[in-house]
Amino acid sequence: MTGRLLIGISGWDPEGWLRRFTALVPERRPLLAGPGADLSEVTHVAAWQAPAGLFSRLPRLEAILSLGAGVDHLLKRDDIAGDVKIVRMIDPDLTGRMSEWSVWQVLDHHRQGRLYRDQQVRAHWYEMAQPAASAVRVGIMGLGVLGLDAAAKLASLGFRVAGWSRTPKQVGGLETHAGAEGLSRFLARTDILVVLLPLTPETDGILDRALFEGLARDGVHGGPIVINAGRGGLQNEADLLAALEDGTLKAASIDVFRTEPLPAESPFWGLANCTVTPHAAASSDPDALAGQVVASIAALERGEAPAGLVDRLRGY
Ligand code: NDP
Ligand code: OXD
Repeated sequence: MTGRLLIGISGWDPEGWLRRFTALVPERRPLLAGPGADLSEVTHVAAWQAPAGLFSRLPRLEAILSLGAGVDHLLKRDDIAGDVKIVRMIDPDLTGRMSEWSVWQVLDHHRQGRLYRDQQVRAHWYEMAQPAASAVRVGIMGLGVLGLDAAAKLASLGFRVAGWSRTPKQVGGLETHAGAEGLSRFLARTDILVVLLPLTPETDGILDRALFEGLARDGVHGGPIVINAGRGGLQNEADLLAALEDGTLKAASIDVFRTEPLPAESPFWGLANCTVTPHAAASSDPDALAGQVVASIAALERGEAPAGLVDRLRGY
């Protein structure tokens, strides 16, 4: 008999997902992971921050489908057997939302949004000097699904875009750098750094003082700007704070933090040169994304590797 699809979510409302999956695949008898749920026939889980210990209670578990693009929350768990497949979300809706956020933040810094909002509060009419996009070097860390889309959209606005990835890449029209050996050259040509990396043992804490000091300081905006929508674990937050306070960084936009929700007492809330958004760069919409989960399960059952199949050793 077809195995059941469990919706293993905490922190989000699971009802919309249940409705959507029930409409799409009634034969998989979708269910929520509530108390008393019969988990004995569950073969697949559509998951986001699933409750601790859930996966070890599923004797027939074959695959976990992340409802987000990131899978670091799954890979750090100890209740997932080694042979269970993990698939991350790849979908144009999610990708489009992420690029919207990245482009919004780049444009807000580039078009001096904070300064104009401050002028408006003071009813002050003053036109600031505005460099052209073509004078600004944007660097994207992570040239995967999200990084490549953001790169194309930012380049279409006229920014001088380059990207950095783990392995070398050739992407038409894009300046690319790779690996530890390519990092310093990439940073030295970057005025606005957009971080779209996954959190892995290799990238944990990569955004530290040494990296901030490696960014270009001769750009038209008068100091480097960091924009991070990857994961909070990428940043050394003490270094980031100090760099924003002492001018090593001119400004930042941060969507993700090591502790989420960001505690009320965090100094990041009060930093005038740091925009904080609450892990809101791209929300996962059941109506848009449930179909991808269903397609990935179907591919796995045909013995194929879906596009988002995670290499558990590599960490993304
Ligand atoms: P992909 O797996 O498609 O791309 C990852 C990219 O990062 C690849 O280019 C990869 O290099 C590069 N990379 C990985 N490790 C390293 C390393 N050690 N050094 C240099 N480059 C590295 O991921 P996505 O683009 O789909 O997603 C990226 C991340 O965005 C997610 O993991 C998630 O954390 C975050 N995210 C955040 C959201 C939010 O709302 N804030 C929403 C969605 C995603 P290579 O190409 O060589 O493999
Ligand atoms: C994701 C996220 O990984 O929302 O999709 O952070």
